[in-house]
Amino acid sequence: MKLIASLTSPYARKVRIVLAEKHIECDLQVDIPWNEDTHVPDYNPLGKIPVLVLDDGTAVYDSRVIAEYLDHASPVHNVLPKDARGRIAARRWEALADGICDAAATIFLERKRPEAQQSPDWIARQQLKIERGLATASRDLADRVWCVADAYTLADIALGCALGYLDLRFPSIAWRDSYPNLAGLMQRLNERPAFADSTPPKA
Ligand code: GSF
Repeated sequence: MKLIASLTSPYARKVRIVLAEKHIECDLQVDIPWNEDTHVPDYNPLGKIPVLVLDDGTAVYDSRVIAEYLDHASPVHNVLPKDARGRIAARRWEALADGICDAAATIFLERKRPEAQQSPDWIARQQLKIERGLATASRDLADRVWCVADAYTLADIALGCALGYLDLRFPSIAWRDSYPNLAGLMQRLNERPAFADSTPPKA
């Protein structure tokens, strides 16, 4: 089994953390989708990472499907709650976190375009999604330790990857000042080897 990923992708980091928490061995094949010589489309017609390639050649994407596959692949440390209510809650948190990443990645890409072609309205629209997303995450976490059912789940992993991606791409967003409870969650997550070992390089 191999994971095709980049070291900065928050979606790939989510999968790498699930692999680590569940003690699943998996080769990492770094491939940047924007590079001329990328092979990502050979595995995912959408040209996106991460892609999990099974030993029989089956390609699993996207990160949400990969996380579910991995959770079923090993009984070690389930990251999704067993009960339907808990699973739905964890998936909704993941959708919120991934949506923050989507908006952040969209801004990052838009700002790579020639200045004259960048759309300030489009960037502003994405910034609002990030702001509302962070406010909602903070409101819904409230004073609890973990996002769902007082246990560390995929919800916390996804949110931690989103917050870490904001630190990487938009260090000026002072979300820790605005949302101390999210700062506390990030502190707890960064104490876990799976998070510490997958911190995206600043490059
Ligand atoms: C999103 C993956 C994605 O946008 C998932 O795996 O959860 N829903 C998918 N990946 C980006 C890299 S990054 O921003 O993490 C990607 O591969 N973009 C290449 C492209 O052509 O959009």
